[in-house]
Amino acid sequence: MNYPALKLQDEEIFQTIKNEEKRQAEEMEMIASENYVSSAVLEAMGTILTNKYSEGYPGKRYYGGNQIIDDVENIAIERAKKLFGAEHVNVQPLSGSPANAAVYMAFLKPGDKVLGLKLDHGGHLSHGHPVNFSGMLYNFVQYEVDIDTGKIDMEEVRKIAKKEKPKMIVAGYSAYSREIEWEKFQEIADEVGAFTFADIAHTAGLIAGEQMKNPVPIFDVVSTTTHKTLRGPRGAMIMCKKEFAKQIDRAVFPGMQGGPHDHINAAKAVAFGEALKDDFKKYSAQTIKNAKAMADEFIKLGYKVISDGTDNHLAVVDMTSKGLTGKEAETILDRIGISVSRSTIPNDPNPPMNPSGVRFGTPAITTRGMKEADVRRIINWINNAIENKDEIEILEKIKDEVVALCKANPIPTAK
Ligand code: DSN
Repeated sequence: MNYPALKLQDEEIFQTIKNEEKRQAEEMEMIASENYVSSAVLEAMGTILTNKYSEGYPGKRYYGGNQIIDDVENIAIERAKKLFGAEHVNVQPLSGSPANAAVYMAFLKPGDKVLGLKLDHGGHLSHGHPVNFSGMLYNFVQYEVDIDTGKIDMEEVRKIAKKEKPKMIVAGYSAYSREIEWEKFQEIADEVGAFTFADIAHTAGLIAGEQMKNPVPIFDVVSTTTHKTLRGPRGAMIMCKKEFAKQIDRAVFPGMQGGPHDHINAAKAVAFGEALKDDFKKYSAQTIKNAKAMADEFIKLGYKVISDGTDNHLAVVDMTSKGLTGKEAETILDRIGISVSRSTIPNDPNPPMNPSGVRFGTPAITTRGMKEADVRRIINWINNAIENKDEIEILEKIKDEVVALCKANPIPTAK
């Protein structure tokens, strides 16, 4: 892409952007939370809408001159409502953790009890980890996946909920590859009088593309980032039942945030518009097909895949089944131009900075147009690199193949 003003004014930053552009073009992202936006989404992010302050909500702003900004935000809200069947949407959250903070603020008081999935079992920092604000401010008790199946056992969740009587139950995860039983969570919450909160940051695009079950009509409140499988700009939103609309809006602003990022909200609207199209259903379906092929190929090659497969866009692979840690695998894969993120496995004996697993995801490579046969080739390259981790010539040859496949499948903004 060309950035003539930037090039003229700030060669140093211009060059770093060009370097990253080249890296993205020639390397492969298999980080499950990453994706490539379209040119239209990117253009919306780079507009003069960034110049505006608009604390408040459409029709009720604390600054003048917001008539057009109101249009932008209303379009984003209406498209999100249509996409997820939501009664109320707040598109202002700046990112996933602030969105979750606003949800807790809207429903809880500090010290209230919340039930969430343990981080090393696939949960998120903002679902009650002790080093995160969520674990510091609220009294989180945690459920786990069944250690044999790698899946959530709803009877266990019920038992813990009945014993602990939480005020809120959190479902929706960062490193969990199976369909989530939203109705059962709601049933359990009804039994113990808890609110239900779904964090669908990872799977929102697959839900919008009608390939996974949608918690929005079931749960009290749902948060999502907009930049993962949903393929929008970096940001987030909250959806909830009408009865909770006021408390959610108040928690986002003035509770958590000041002025919304209106250029980003415009880009969210563009991404939601894209996700409403039939093509996006095909993209979501292909993302899951690719992930299934990925998990299957790893299993064929003798790797332990947590839960023995996947229903979504990711798989967590226990690298100790091949004699190395997740961090070692991440470093080797960096050398062949494949980015991944190390990940804990359930009950990980290793520490979070050097855990046992790697989380692999297919959203980004699917956006590039790759299909199951490509995925199977990639997993074989990964295995080959791991088995020949000290053979520089072999690693260089694999890297050449990675670059060639990437060049044959350019990222959307290079098309
Ligand atoms: N950092 C995101 C992920 O990789 O899952 C979650 O916040």
